[in-house]
Amino acid sequence: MSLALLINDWDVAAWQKSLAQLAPDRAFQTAPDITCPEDVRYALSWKPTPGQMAQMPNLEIVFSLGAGVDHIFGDNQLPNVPVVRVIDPDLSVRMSEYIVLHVLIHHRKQRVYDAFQADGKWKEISQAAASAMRVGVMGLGILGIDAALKLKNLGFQVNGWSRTAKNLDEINCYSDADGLEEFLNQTDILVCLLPHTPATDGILNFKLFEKLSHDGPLGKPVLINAGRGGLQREADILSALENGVLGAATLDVFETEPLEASSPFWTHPDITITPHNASASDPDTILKNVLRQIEIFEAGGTMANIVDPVQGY
Ligand code: NDP
Ligand code: OXD
Repeated sequence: MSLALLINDWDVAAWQKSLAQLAPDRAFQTAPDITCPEDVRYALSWKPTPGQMAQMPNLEIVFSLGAGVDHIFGDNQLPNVPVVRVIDPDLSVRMSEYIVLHVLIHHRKQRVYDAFQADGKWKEISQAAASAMRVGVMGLGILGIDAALKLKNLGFQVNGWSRTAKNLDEINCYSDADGLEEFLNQTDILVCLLPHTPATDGILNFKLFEKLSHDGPLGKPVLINAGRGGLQREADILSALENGVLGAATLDVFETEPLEASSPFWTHPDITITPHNASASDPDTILKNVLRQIEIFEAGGTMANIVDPVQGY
């Protein structure tokens, strides 16, 4: 019985090398060369090709090689087996680095200084205190809470929004549709770390941007989305920037990835783009995590981080 590496859009060779080193006694097959699908017990997946897992009659568990699982639930022939996602401090630290970096880029007006430098201009502009800036984090899960607490430690006012109610010492928490408007009304920098599910699809749209605070230290609100591209309506981001409903956006994820060469985002002066690497999955770290879970399962224990298929995250 073997493992299968079902990976698209990542460097498969790095995962093969790492898996061979970490689990030399375990046979594995790599898509698209799954020659014995009946041998596959565990699918280790990142954006697996839809329908592939349905060909594996002895499949017992699907592991996501990241925190998100939308790339797995998007397969409408997904076998009815547990889906397990990764929760690992490495992913949280990397994501918080990204969020803190980009909040600070906007807060400290770094793009303005980049332009000054390009013009050879020595000029200082006014700078608000972090305590005057309200950062709103959509998604108070493993990644959202870590980022929110780190921002709080830097002195920002931090609010958060999630599906179910939360009570966190340092963060003002809002939940569900009822709490959304109040949360948005007091957000100067919106950080999105939601999963992409039917309930969150397209949530980052023009109507939502209009509800953000427009009297904060930056004048216009800023969007940072490192959740998923399916959360955002890209045409709405462009028109919100054109109409002054948004002041700037940092985007790590896109409706279509890789971002098309023709996208106006590439050259937009108020948009910062990164290639879905806010929190990259390191093969050694993630595979150690997954192999530990397999050992627990094989010893008859209870695996952690099994995803609720009803909520889809
Ligand atoms: P979690 O499942 O731990 O947290 C998800 C959060 O979103 C929870 O607070 C949850 O609410 C909230 N949420 C879910 N649905 C809704 C909804 N309909 N309305 C309001 N809130 C909702 O996920 P993680 O924090 O581990 O990861 C979040 C996402 O980050 C991943 O799903 C993935 O898409 C993305 N990601 C992106 C990466 C990148 O490199 N760009 C890397 C890693 C992850 P509640 O707490 O009530 O359940
Ligand atoms: C993830 C990601 O979900 O890298 O882990 O996007």
